[in-house]
Amino acid sequence: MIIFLLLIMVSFPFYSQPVTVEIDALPLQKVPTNPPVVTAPKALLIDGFEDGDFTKFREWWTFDKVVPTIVQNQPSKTHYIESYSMQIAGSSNNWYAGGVGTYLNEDAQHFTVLKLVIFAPKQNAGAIRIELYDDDNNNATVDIDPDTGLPAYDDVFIYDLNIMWEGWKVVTIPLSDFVDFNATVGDNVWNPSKDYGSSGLVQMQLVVLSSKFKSETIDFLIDTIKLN
Ligand SMILES: [Ca+2]
Ligand SMILES: [Ca+2]
Ligand SMILES: [Ca+2]
Ligand SMILES: [Ca+2]
Repeated sequence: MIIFLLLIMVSFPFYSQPVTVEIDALPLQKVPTNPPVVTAPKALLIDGFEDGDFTKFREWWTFDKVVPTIVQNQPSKTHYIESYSMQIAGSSNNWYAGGVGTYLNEDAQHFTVLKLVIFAPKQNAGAIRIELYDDDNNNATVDIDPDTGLPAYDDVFIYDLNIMWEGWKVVTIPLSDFVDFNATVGDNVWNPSKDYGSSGLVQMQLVVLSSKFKSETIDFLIDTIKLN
């Protein structure tokens, strides 16, 4: 082993002799000059419901006449079906039933599509207004304007999905197809990054609506929700 000897002059005034220090080897590898490449994540699971729970990953809230439950999926030849789904059951009155939502606090800037795996026991099993909340005032919260009952500072991007098929379907929605729903609130730009202290995609809600008639019985399963 090569031993390098370094002579270090120590500047304390009471040392008159040089101090000898032995070290094993000098580093021979070049120090990289470029910053490390950070690869963007490929997927963000919003929920797959495989933990059979609405209070852990993730915690879901519900509103009005929608009751979600965890159900075991029927055996299927479709390879992408997992074991558990969230069942959304309810009834609509004047097109509206209620909904579910979850707090996310996730950086979503690198994703381009929202994917949902949905089972409908019949055609026109319901409709979903998908709401993505983009934290524009960087406070990790959706503040509600007490006068309007609507978000006071954050963009809400929406997409309406009518469940017009029967059986399983993977629904892929480009995030560019979501539209800003509050032109006088937020910056009206889809920018759910964690820059400047923003919580990015702060929350999601699924507002459950009629598929075809003013009043309907609504019933469908969501196996997985994720961003790619
Ligand atoms: Ca906010
Ligand atoms: Ca807006
Ligand atoms: Ca925004
Ligand atoms: Ca699942």
